[in-house]
Amino acid sequence: MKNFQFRKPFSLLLVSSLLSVMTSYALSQDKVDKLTKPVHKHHQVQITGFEFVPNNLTVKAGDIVTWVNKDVVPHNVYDSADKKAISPDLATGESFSYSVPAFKTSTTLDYFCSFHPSMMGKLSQQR
Ligand SMILES: [Cu+2]
Repeated sequence: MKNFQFRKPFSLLLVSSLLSVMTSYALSQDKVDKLTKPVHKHHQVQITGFEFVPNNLTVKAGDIVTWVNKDVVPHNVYDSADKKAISPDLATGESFSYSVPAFKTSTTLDYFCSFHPSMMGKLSQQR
């Protein structure tokens, strides 16, 4: 009985110190991940109901934006400034991924669908 009374606090101490070791390992692993993994985000824009959703996305250079056509008709993504294609024509279910460059002349990249020019969206860049 005396032995048991001694053992219980000891095992609690063992469990709590084990937990603190595990927690500190998790924190240091998190720091390692931040240093070694790229910070680039992946964003998705759904094309649905003749709209880009969301139609204004905040991105950083190096992020990946993927447009996914969920409509029953083809759509595409054209740069509004130079009227050049960013994506190929996307049939139903097709998607296109774009690596966002550093915007030089503007903080936004406005785009539209060449088949349906009233469909517009933009990528806004944080500096
Ligand atoms: Cu379209």
